[in-house]
Amino acid sequence: MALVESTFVALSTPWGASGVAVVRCSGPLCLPLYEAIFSQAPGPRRTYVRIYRTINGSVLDRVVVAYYCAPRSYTGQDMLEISCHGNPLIIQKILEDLCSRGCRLAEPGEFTRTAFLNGKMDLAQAEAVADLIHCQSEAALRTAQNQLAGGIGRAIEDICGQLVRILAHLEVTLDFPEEEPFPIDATEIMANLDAIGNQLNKLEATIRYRPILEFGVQTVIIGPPNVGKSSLLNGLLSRERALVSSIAGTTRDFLEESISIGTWNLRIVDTAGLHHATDDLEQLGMRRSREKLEAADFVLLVLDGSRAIPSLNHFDWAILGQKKGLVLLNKRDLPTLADGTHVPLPWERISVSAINSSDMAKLKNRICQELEANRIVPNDLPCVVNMRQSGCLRGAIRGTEAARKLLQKEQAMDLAAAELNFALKFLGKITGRDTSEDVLSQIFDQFCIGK
Ligand SMILES: Nc1nc2c(ncn2[C@@H]2O[C@H](COP(=O)(O)OP(=O)(O)OP(=O)(O)O)[C@@H](O)[C@H]2O)c(=O)[nH]1
Ligand SMILES: [Mg+2]
Repeated sequence: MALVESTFVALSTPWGASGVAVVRCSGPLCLPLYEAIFSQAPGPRRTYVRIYRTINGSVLDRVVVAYYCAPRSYTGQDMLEISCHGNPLIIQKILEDLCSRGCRLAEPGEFTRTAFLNGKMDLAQAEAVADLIHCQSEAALRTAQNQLAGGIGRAIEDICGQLVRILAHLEVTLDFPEEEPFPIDATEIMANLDAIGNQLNKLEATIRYRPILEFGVQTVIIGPPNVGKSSLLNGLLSRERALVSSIAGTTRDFLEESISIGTWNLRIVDTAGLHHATDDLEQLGMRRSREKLEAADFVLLVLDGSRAIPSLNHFDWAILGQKKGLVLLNKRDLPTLADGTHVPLPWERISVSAINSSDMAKLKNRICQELEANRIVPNDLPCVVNMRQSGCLRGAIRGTEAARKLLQKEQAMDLAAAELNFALKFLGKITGRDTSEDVLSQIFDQFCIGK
């Protein structure tokens, strides 16, 4: 059969032994392949249990197969989805059989790339597919799903619409300059450009959520020496990860661990106690504690509630004041001597015992509530998920700002229009309306084969 477009095939589930594996095929051969392999015609968009016979007529496996008729499929082409038993030998034989019948193996990301090229999704949605596969926490999953539903694409298209309206205004004025000296309301246009600039800046600022979504909420445990910071890390992890001792200064260097709490993924960092350090090594440890604190998304400030609170002069209250967190009064199993009122932070005080597992379970719930309440990652916002999108947004911001400045001088309207066109071009690169082959390759090459 002469092929206009080739039909590509790949295993869409991970390699290895598993209950079920899914082989996907996309392209014009799907229908004839179905009829040849299963000796009957398919009902579209319905699954059937069928015997898979190779090109030589031997029985390979009992499979579940679905045929999707173009354009109502993931890629927009005719597609076959074959769920076979997850035995690498069977999978290999199915792939070989499909190739001997005229298919070729798919390139990385080719299914999603084809879906994008056939208008099934915008580029930001295609990137979300890659994200969705690798998400490690529910919070990240929510963002990827929002993106997949077209979140950022819609926000960008809306801004493009506003820019196009302004451009149309400017261009009419440029095309018919003799009509009136300056028939457009420049003040109104500048106000609109300001509003657009704000929207773009807001979107671009969401890139700061990316590390949280990818690596987890950076949560730093700080406090004076010997208050139970390492015990708290162990308590939250439910294992003896950090050394604990009654000697002040046990933790010299920071320790980092991952933990899932509710829908969140946290990177918890235990640090060296902050106090007046005498030796160089201790000072180095404390400097590292401060660096970790600066990078923190969330802070657990631990104090020993069973002792009069020591001097807190070594704490950087200016940095702490910008953070969200909780003040934990540890060792509540001992008589209470301090209630944390002297800590100059608006955070909630919670009495806990790091060695009490039910306290640790309650604390995890509290942390979760606090992360939600402080909108550490807002789940209803379209988020920029990678540096590519953020770079395009910055380009669009530059264009919009330049246009606004030029409009202040009435005669530079043609330049202002050119800047707005630049801004539109950058925005088009996010959704893929205006994207070169190179950029597409860069994006889709990061996908695994079969996606
Ligand atoms: N009674 C009681 N003792 C605790 C509690 N939490 C920690 N401790 C004890 O307090 C001491 C110090 O605990 P660590 O976890 O090493 O304290 P730290 O803050 O990490 O100390 P440095 O690393 O030296 O800064 C140890 O003897 C712990 O067993 C608690 O909730 N109750
Ligand atoms: Mg410690």
